[in-house]
Amino acid sequence: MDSIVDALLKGERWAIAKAISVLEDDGIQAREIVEMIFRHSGKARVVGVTGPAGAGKSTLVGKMIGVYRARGFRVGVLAVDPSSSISGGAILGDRVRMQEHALDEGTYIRSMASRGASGGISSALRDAIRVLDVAGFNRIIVESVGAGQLDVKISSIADVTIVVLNPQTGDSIQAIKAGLTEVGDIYVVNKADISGANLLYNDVRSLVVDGRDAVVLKTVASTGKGVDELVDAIERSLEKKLSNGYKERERKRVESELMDIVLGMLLKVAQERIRREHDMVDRVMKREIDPYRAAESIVSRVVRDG
Ligand SMILES: Nc1nc2c(ncn2[C@@H]2O[C@H](COP(=O)(O)OP(=O)(O)O)[C@@H](O)[C@H]2O)c(=O)[nH]1
Ligand SMILES: [Mg+2]
Repeated sequence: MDSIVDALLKGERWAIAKAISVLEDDGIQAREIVEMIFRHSGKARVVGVTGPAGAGKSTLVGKMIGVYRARGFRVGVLAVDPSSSISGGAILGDRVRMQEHALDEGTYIRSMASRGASGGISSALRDAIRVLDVAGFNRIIVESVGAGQLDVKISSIADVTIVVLNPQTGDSIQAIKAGLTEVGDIYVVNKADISGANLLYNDVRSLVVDGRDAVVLKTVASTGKGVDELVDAIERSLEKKLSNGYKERERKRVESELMDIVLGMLLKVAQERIRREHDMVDRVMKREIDPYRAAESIVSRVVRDG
């Protein structure tokens, strides 16, 4: 593990790939990596990109990479949406070629698989962000499918959350009603080249901006139109957040991470415990004891014995 971490801190690509794979496997080595890199992490800014499937998130992320690279940033991308294929056309080229030949050492793109019992995708994602962070990437973009669909509450992980919406589908407003109005710092009406974009833009403005400090923008991700302005808005939002209430948000983020990890650990303990409680299960089956009473006594034993 030491040699991986040493190479990671030098930004070597093989070490990044290896470390993230180890994290996905979620064994004892994953814990070792986190333990070794944690104190070096916390420098990168994390940009979450969420929204319904097909809205153009991956296309947009591809173009954002180009803008960020042109501004001198080193960009890591983690795609939690399993169907994602991020390609910024001329800028990025094919993702696989990109990774193998390291055409641009200032970009690293990786899709993330979910992992075992101890934390699910949120924990794997937080740790992968740390890996890219200590490897020297200073902007990390995370693409995920809309809130709730995957076990990722992106806004509790990212510094800035972008919600991408699609004028092509009627479900955009549904998506907004489904809770996306609360999570975004920036709302992007993508596919502004398609009719209906202005309508959606006005809807989103009235739904989101009233009473909230959110920005609404239009983009054409396929051509890159509006992406410079989007990156401007992201950077402005980051600055504002850093100078305003940063500590409280950081506290909330740590609390939310601890909650995920603690629940994961308790889940594992509970599963193991219940498998060993044959007598208790028998007694419930015989109707000698009700399931709540049985659960209470299992919980008290878990608390007592760990
Ligand atoms: N007309 C138009 N199509 C777009 C635009 N952005 C993305 N698309 C297309 O929309 C489809 C879904 O894009 P993708 O980036 O995979 O969406 P994701 O599922 O949100 O990641 C693809 O066929 C894209 O080429 C845009 O600005 N205008
Ligand atoms: Mg995608």
